[in-house]
Amino acid sequence: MKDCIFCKIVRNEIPSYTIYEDDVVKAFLDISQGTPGHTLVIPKKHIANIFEYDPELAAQVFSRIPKIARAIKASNPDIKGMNIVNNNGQIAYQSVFHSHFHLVPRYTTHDDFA
Ligand code: DGP
Repeated sequence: MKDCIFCKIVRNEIPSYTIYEDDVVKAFLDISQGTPGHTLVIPKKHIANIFEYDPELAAQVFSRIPKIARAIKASNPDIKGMNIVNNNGQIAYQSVFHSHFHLVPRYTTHDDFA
């Protein structure tokens, strides 16, 4: 999608700190860094949110999330847990309308993400 900010990140038209990418997903650091390592996992295909997944894309995207979560956790022994958050629709606080999953590492030392 031409004007979608995350499609531009997929096409490398906007820089991102990418931690994982394959033919289906891209995982990159969230600009807000709610906690250090806060990562977004997005399908490369533009879909707005959870309501637009077909079963095949859902299986492809969801099956990659545990691997990415483990890699983030393995990157820092201070990561003790992780929230995985997915906002769908403006009323649910979605602000970028390209589906994405927030992977928010939880630390004993940094816990400032509301
Ligand atoms: P949500 O509110 O669930 O739609 O979250 C959107 C997230 O996208 C928010 O945490 C900030 C992040 N974000 C917005 N623009 C950019 C950007 O240009 N680069 C990166 N890395 N993250 C962005």
